[in-house]
Amino acid sequence: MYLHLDMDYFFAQLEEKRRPMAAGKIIVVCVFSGRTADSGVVSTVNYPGRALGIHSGMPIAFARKRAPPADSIFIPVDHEYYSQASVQIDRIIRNMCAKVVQASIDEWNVEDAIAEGKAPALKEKIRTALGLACSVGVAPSLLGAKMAASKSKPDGLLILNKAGERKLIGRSDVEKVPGIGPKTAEALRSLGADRVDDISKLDPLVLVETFGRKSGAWLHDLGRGWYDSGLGEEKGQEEVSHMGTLKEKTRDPYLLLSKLAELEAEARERLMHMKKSYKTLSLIFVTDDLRSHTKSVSFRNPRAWNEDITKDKEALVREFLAGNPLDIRRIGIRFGNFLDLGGQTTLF
Ligand code: DCP
Ligand code: CA
Repeated sequence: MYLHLDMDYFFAQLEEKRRPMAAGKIIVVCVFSGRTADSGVVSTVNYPGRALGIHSGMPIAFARKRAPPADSIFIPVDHEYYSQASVQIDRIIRNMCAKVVQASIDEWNVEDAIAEGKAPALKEKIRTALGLACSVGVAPSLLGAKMAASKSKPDGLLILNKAGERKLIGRSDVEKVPGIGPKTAEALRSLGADRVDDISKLDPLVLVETFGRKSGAWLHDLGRGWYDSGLGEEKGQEEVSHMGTLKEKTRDPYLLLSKLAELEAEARERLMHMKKSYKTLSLIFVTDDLRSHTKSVSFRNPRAWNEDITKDKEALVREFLAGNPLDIRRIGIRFGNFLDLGGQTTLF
């Protein structure tokens, strides 16, 4: 059986979690571009905000018009925080399930003979460990599992057998099927197929003519209820980073480097697991005025996950301290610009 797990309103849920005072408010997570106070787009929004029509990708200024100022908070994205949560969730899933592929920062695909038995415990574990809600679908195909998860949102669990899966997918509007984009959906509707079942009435030759060999064949199979098997591809992550808050604000290189060592250990575990080497090392410094500064070094030859970077860290810390007079509150480390090592980790 396949299982698909998707975190509910992920970035906004995480922001809610660290702001208990904001309970009940509309939380709009924003990518501020900095040009004017409100330029940029909405990254995501919690359910009370969605009820007012606010959605991902909407200009922040539009969202402001819909959200009553007294009931809403607009927050800048904090990728470090979200990635750390994502890593924790990833660990939980890998501990409990057989074959796991992370599909995005907040989505996982799982193949496990007893996925339906594990699904409730998986949801519960994520809730107790992180305080977060997710939606889970289980079905004989990955497509069925994905559609079951999205159907059950929020905080849902939907387990389908073969017949249930066929019914859910067959009756679905074509544009709700992952893999069918808006253009394909429009073309299918113009051929008379509004729902997936209707595709089976279309001539396979017309499908291939309209959508090409590969997509045409895929759509034909979909209409017949023949769904792909397989887990899909692991989404390439471009960086691994870990941030932490210092016990007290400081400019002491020794304290900064010892905090970094802690964060580095966590980041390295992740790098090892991903079988990655990297070309860019960055340190992130959040100063007393809450501004964030990054110092980076790029290597001509990629570094393996377990190579020593003591000298590079020391140089970056020195460089930062020389150029900025303020105390540091938070510090972080980021490995970026990845190269795939495939199965070659044993070489190092
Ligand atoms: N995201 C983004 N910009 C987008 C879409 C998404 O920045 N256009 C970010 C914010 C989301 C996260 O990716 O929290 C995950 O995307 P999802 O599409 O899964 O959306 P949510 O998790 O926010 O909501 P849902 O409950 O519908 O899954
Ligand atoms: Ca999600």
